Amino acid sequence: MTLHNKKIMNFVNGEMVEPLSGQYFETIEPATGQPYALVPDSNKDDLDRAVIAAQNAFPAWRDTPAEERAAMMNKLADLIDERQDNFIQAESKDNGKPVSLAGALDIPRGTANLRTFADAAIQFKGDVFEKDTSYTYTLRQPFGVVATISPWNLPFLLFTWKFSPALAAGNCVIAKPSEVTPMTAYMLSELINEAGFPPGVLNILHGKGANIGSAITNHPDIPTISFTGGTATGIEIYTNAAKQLKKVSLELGGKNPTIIFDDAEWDKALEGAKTAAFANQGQVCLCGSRLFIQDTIYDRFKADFIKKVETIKIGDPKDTNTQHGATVSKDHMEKVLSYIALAKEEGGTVLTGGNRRILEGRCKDGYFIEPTVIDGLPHTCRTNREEIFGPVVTLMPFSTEDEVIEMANSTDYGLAASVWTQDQNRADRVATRLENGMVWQNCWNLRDLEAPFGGFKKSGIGREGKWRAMQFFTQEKTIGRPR
Ligand code: TXE
Repeated sequence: MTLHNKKIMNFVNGEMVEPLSGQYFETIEPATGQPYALVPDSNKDDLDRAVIAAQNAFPAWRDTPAEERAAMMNKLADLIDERQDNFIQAESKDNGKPVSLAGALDIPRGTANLRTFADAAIQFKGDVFEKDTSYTYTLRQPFGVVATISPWNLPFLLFTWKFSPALAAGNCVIAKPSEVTPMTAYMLSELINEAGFPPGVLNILHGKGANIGSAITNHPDIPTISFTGGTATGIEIYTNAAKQLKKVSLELGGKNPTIIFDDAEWDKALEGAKTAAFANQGQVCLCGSRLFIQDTIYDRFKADFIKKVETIKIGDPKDTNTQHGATVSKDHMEKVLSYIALAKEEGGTVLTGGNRRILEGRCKDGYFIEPTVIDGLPHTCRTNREEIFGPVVTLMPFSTEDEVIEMANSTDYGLAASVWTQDQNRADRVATRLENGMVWQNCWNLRDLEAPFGGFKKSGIGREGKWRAMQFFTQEKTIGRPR
């Protein structure tokens, strides 16, 4: 028998509503493999209703003073903080990630996003070009109704990261969380009215990419879309959006290199390489899934790295000691396992891990995969070029700076990289030549929310971050007069 203890609702025009079709599908708890909630299978009719609500709300929201918009965003953050533990537990259950990670990263970063963009609403401004004979200035104006589409790996963090700048800039929003992890977006929707947002300003529609997602990208009254997700989906959205000349921001996949030179600080590099490879079960677009190690230290680093990886505690995500939870879904687990099989076919050696892990008790049917380390593969093989997006890292030796740069740059992706060396000149030289939107030196995933975030090549188009996202969600108007 299937037990659903929760029915998720859409949030449209300030009200919790059922999908107009009355259709729902199940969402599964990855740690147990059991369905536990129903998700609206929203479609174009739901979207039309939400777009009308957003259009009606827009003139008043656009004209609301930035300080008032910011106050509502801060209030929403406060309301979430008051319920932080509920959000942490829900995120962990929905996604399979350890509660320790949801508590350290996902939920606090979600509220930090709201506060960062509340601040940006107040501080954001246009430019002035004051010359002897002319005076010109710019306004940054909202579009009207915009949409955000977000993924399942950091559900709450990326959901808030995308809609917050849109609201701050004065747009009304249709936000679509991932159908795989809808719960914390739903919980947030329960607080929107209490935070003071007028009806129609922030609308949340749940459902599948092929249905409601595709309806969003094709809707004629949504001129702007911000998307985070897989590269194949990004290309589809970009193609659809191009037909109507929509403005699109795409944050897509990665196949990120971690580069360890022989003068790196040993313990820090080991720890950093491990975290980069396995954080969130390897399901972060920034994960360092290719580990390049200088040949002079290759064997010793490899041995210490395997030892370290084998200490990672796999377990029930609800257990506060767990460091490594479940992958997000059965389909995704199977995809990751198929890549481990491919790595073996391509001649790789699995040094540790490599299997699904069956736990006892509550989690016996969960989607757990062991942290997996593989070597013996050329940098050109599929395993080393395609995004696996799971707890799998490959090790490769290199001898020179030129060689490692060439190997690191040899994928279609170009999101992030980390470089480990005590020679700052070398770190800077390598950072300059890497084809990645972000390079971390002697650290991984150091995030300043003000700094630009985004990728080169097939990792995306555009940049996010405090000011870049505000620019994305506004159109610039230039006004001039003679002096
Ligand atoms: O993501 P999708 P999936 C990568 C990772 C993963 C692969 C596929 O490699 O294995 O992508 O994951 C919505 N029109 N990343 O299939 O499909 C969808 O409903 C409009 C990297 O789960 O990209 C969800 O809300 N929207 C990544 C969102 O897109 C559509 C994070 C993301 O789903 C749509 C996640 C369509 N046609 C996966 N199809 C990262 N870079 O962080 C789907 N969606």
